[in-house]
Parts: sequence; C-alpha cells; structure tokens
Amino acid sequence: MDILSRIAQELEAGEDERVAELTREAIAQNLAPKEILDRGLLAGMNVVGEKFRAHEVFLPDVLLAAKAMYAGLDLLKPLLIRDGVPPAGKIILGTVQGDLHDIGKNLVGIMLKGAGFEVIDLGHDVPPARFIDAATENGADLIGMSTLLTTTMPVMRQVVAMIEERGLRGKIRTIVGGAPVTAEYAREIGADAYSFDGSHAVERVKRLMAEA
Ligand code: B1M
Repeated sequence: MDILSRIAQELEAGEDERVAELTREAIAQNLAPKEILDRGLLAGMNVVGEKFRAHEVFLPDVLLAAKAMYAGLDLLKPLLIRDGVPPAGKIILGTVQGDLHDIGKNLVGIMLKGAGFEVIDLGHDVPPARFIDAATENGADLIGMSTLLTTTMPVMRQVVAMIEERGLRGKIRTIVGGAPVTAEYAREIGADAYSFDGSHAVERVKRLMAEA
C-alpha cells in the first residue's frame, strides 16, 4: 500500500501519532503537500464522513479522526502557505454561529493565506454581528463564512442581511461555503460568491477583489 493510502487508513482509525509520522515521511519523500492533503488526509476524512452517515462509526470515532487530521494538517500548513507574498486583500473568516466544524474553514484559510491574502480567523460559532464588526474594525474587503450543518445555513443569510441593513453592501463582499451550501443557496441569500473548496475559494476571492 502506498504512503498516502496508509495516511488515509490511519486517519480513519484515529491514529494521530501514526498520521503525523507518515505525513512527515511523505514530506521527506518530496510528495507535493497538496497531494498529501487530497489523497491522504482528505481521502481518509471522506471515508469517515461516509461511515458516520451510514451509522457504521460514531461521534467519538469522528472526533479521533478530526484530531488525526489536524496532526497531519499542522505539518502541511507551513508548506501550503507560501512565504513573503504581499497581502492581496483582507478577509474575515469564520464558521457561523451554532456550528463547531472548523477543518474545512481552516483549510480555506490556509489556501487564502498561501495566495497572499491577510486572513483574520474568528474561529467557529461566530455570531452574525461579530463578522461585520470585525470587518469594519479591521477595514476588511471580504467576509468568508463556512458551515457544515443545514440547521446553521440561515445564519449566513442573517449576515448578508445585516450588511445590507448597515449600508455596507458593495463595501464588504461575502463568500460562503461548506458541504451543504450550494451556488444556488448563495444566490438566494444574496451572497457575492460561493465556493466548494479551498483552491476554488482563492479563485473566487481574487475575482471579487478584481471587481471591487
Ligand atoms: Co459533524 N456532521 N457533527 N462533526 N461532521 C457532518 C457535517 C455531517 C454531514 C455528518 C453526517 O451526518 N454524515 C452532519 C451534518 C448533517 C447536516 O447538517 N445535514 C454532522 C453532524 C450531524 C454533527 C453533529 C450535530 C453530531 C451530533 O452531535 N449528533 C455535531 C454538530 C456540532 C456542532 O457543530 N454544533 C457534529 C460534530 C462533529 C465533530 C466535532 C465530531 C467533528 C468536527 C471537528 C472539527 O471540525 N474540528 C465532525 C466532523 C469531522 C464531521 C465530518 C465527518 C467531516 C467534516 C470535515 O471536516 N470534512 C462531516 C461529514 C462530511 O462532511 N462528510 C460531519 C473535511 C473538510 C475538509 O471538508 O468541511 O466540507 P468541509 O470543507 C471543504 C468544503 O466544504 C469547502 O472547502 C473545504 C475544503 O475543501 N468549504 C468552503 C468549507 N467552508 C468553506 C468556506 C468557503 C469556501 C469553501 O468560503 C468562505
């Protein structure tokens, strides 16, 4: 079995120390960080997600897998972020109120930083007003919102509506993403952009900055 499949397998088993060890080994073998991420860590996490949905694994297993994901991601992070790129724009990023999922949001943050954007990460469970306060206080160009739960998707709508209410439409743009979010939903709530993954988010943010 190749090293990336082994990373995926150990992640699935929640073996954080083994995942870190194998990730170090893959880096030492000069495998591309993006490949280690996609075919190793994310491949393992996808299997966990499918098994969770099918009730074949349970919440504690998912927690262990998430811990193992971070064990590998922490090692890849500096490699995914290029050094010395001047800020191409300032983005407020967070997972919306009521939602604690942050792996995807963190990945998007890493990719945006790597593309030269200054990212102010508010973490998870972020109330609507806090996104906007942070954007105005820091003179940010954009707010990026993530959610993984269908129940918390409406918080994104609240943020977009609050931007409108405060007369900030056009000054602060919004991009939304996360597994249950679609381009159609983004359009429906009036968000400026939707993205399905980190690299695509970079493209969309660059386009929004060019349009501004
Ligand atoms: Co939970 N969880 N979880 N979970 N969890 C899901 C999301 C779920 C789909 C699992 C399932 O049922 N199959 C389901 C949601 C169902 C729904 O709403 N329809 C679910 C549930 C139900 C729950 C709980 C309610 C379970 C419970 O308590 N009974 C609970 C919720 C707690 C809360 O938030 N209030 C819960 C808890 C957890 C853990 C804490 C155990 C853990 C999170 C750990 C953490 O994040 N620190 C967890 C995990 C790990 C998952 C799964 C298995 C994996 C999520 C993940 O990290 N994926 C997930 C199943 C799944 O998605 N297959 C599941 C990897 C990540 C890289 O992908 O986040 O999609 P993703 O991000 C992608 C894109 O979506 C996109 O780019 C990213 C990179 O490619 N993207 C953006 C994301 N944000 C973006 C923002 C952008 C642009 C793109 O612009 C700003």
